[in-house]
Amino acid sequence: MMKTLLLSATALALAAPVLAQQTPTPAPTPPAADTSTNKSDMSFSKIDTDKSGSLSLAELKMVDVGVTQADFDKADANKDKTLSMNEFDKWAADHKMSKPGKAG
Ligand SMILES: [Ca+2]
Repeated sequence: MMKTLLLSATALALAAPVLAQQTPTPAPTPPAADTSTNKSDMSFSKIDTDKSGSLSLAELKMVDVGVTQADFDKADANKDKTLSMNEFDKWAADHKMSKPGKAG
C-alpha cells in the first residue's frame, strides 16, 4: 500500500509540469452494446450474439419477439435445432422482417 502510494506520488510529481501545460481530455469509450433504438439493421452476425455461426430460438426472438418454437422448427430445415445463415435468410424472406413504425 505504502509502496503504491509512494510510486503514485512520484509519478504525480513527475507528471505535474506536463499536466499543467496540456490538459488531458478524458475520452470515455462508450460500450458498443447499448442504445440500439433502431432495429432496422438486423444482420445475421448481429443476431448471432454468441458468434456460434447459427441462431437459436432465443436469438431469433431478437428479430421478432413473437416467433414461436413452431416457426423456428419450420425454418430449421435440417432439424439441427439451430438456424444457419441460409436458413435464416429463407426465414427472413418468408417473414418479411421490415416492420415500419413499430416502436417498443
Ligand atoms: Ca438448422
